[in-house]
This record gives sequence, structure tokens and C-alpha cells, in this order.
Amino acid sequence: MANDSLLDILLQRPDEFISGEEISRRLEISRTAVWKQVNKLRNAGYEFEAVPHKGYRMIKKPDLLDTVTLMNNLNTSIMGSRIKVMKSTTSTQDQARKMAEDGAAEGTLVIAEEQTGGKGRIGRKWFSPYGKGIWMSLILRPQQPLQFTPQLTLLTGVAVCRAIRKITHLDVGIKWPNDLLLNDRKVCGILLESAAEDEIVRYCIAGIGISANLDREDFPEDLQNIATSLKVQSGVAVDRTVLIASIMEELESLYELYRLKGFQPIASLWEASSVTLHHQVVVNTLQGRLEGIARGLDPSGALLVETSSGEIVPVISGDVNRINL
Ligand code: BT5
Repeated sequence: MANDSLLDILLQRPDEFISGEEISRRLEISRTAVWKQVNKLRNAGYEFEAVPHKGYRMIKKPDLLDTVTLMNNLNTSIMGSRIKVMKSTTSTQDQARKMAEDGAAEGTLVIAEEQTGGKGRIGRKWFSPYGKGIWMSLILRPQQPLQFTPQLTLLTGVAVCRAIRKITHLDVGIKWPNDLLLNDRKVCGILLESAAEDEIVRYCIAGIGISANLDREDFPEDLQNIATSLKVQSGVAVDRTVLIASIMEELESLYELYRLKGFQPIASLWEASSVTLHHQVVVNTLQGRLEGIARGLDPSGALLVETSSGEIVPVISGDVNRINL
């Protein structure tokens, strides 16, 4: 109880009046301080009914994420068992890494309404404006050698893909390894970062960025023709809390499947949702450029590309683009 905020207290009993006296007792602050905090929330877009001798009741909350509402929507035992929601941070990846280093349990989730230094792969930037997206990082502690972590990128992609389909009914597809696309435009990216000791994973941070409720004009010019949002594609805003809860559920069940049966069933699900397989592709890797037909995944999660000479080349990392012949 000691760590509760005024917002937590009001959200825990959303339809009730809660007296100033109770709040002041639970937060161990004066009545004047309670009043000041209520006003702070008002400035942030919350609305209250305040009745003498009864107290405060929340009548409207802005479309912002909060731990209490998220927890109430969750139906999982591990994924999201602890949730930290931040207004603004440089990158939820860095926050999650700090928490993992401090011993945070598997399933701990860090979410930010805004990232000022959102990261993509190999130093690229991830655009993360306030209140419009799902920018979050999940701590995983798989007991396995480091070489298998690319499989977790694919697992995370499948989980997010299934949740988006379930909640929005949009026909989202996976581009190897980590992009979710709608009508050929990127709507979600996944960044998996790991820490290991003697080649054994200590923890992984699965970063998930979903452009949920951005309007077209919210995107900077350089992204307008390559990125999109769930809202642009479906015409309605998505309830981010419901989508996050669904992602946690999908992740929990796929992670359990992976633990029990290995990568093969995940690979099959990935292949069924892929927009890369069986197409002519060009792959840009740090080692160079490769053209061929994307044939499938190898057991480590690498993409198998068949070149014109018939050679099958496994691609571990890189950017893949379809060539429309
Ligand atoms: C990714 O990198 O796609 C991984 C993105 C991971 C973002 C999440 S958000 C939570 C967590 N915290 C972080 O700091 N990161 C993770 P990559 O494959 O390198 O793609 C990056 C490219 O995606 C950029 O160069 C843009 O072209 C495009 N992009 C940037 N922001 C976007 C957005 N909001 N929506 C769609 N596309 C975007």
C-alpha cells in the first residue's frame, strides 16, 4: 500500500467516492497536499466529481496507460506480472535492462507513453510520440544458450501478430525477421537484446514498438510512405490496454509451447504468417547483398535464401525486401 499513488487509489475503486481523509491517511500526506495532487491530475486530463463529506470520484480518465487498469485486464501468470508505466523515458530497453540487472523477474514489463531515444536495430531510430503507440520492453530469462535467441525474435513477432489480428481483425503479416506489415507498410518493429555469460543467456529484453493510434500526419515525412498505424488502417483507435493484455497472453502461451516443444511449432506459426517466404527477395547484410528466393527457416531461426545457382544460404541478420517481378 505504501507505494500507491493517488491515481492508483482512485483507479482501484473507479466508481466510488473516496474521501480526502482516506487518501491523506493512505498516502501519509496532508489534506492540502491531496487537493494539490488532485489538481495535478486534472491538469493531466483526468476529471473528478468532488462532493463535500464524500470525497473524490473519477469520472473521466485520459486515454493513457496505467498499471492498475493494465493489471485488471491481464489474464497471465508470468508475462506482465510486474508492470512499470512511465510517462517519458529515453528507451524502455534501457529501463528494462537496468531492472533486469537489479534482478527483476521474468515477465517484468516496462511501458512508456513516449520515448525520446527509441531504438531500432543497428543504431536506427524508433519514432515514439506521446500517448499514441505501444512502446514496451519485456524481460525474459530463458535457460538456453545465446545462439538460440534469434528464435525469440520470431516468437515475439508471432505473438504480436496474433494479438493484433485478434483485437483489430487487421490482416497483419510478418516480414523476416522482425517487422509487422500492413499493406506493405511497417506498423510494428521488434528489437531483442540479450546479456549472456559463458554463452548462456542471463536475460533477454524483448522490445516491442507498435504504431497504434498515430494519424498519418503524426509520422515524420521520411516515414509517411513506409510506416502506418493500426488506426490509419482500421479507421478506429485501438484500446492499447486491451491489445497489450492480448500480447501478454499470446506471448505466455507461445513461450510455454517453446519451452515444452522447442522451436519447430513456433517456426510453423511464423511461416504461416510470413509475407517473406516463397518470394524473390534481396537481402542486405553487413557482409553484403544477396538475391534469391526465401525458402524457409533453419532450426536456429535463420532465413534460408536460395540463390539463382541453387545454393541455400542461411541469413542470420539483415534487411530483407521483396522484389516484385
Ligand atoms: C525495429 O528496428 O524495427 C525495432 C524497433 C523496436 C522499437 C521498440 S519500442 C520499445 C523498445 N524500446 C526501444 O527503444 N526500442 C524498442 P529496425 O528493423 O532497425 O527498424 C527501424 C526502422 O523502422 C526505422 O529506420 C524506420 O524506417 C522505421 N520506423 C521508425 N519508427 C517507426 C514507427 N513508429 N512506426 C513504423 N516504422 C517506424
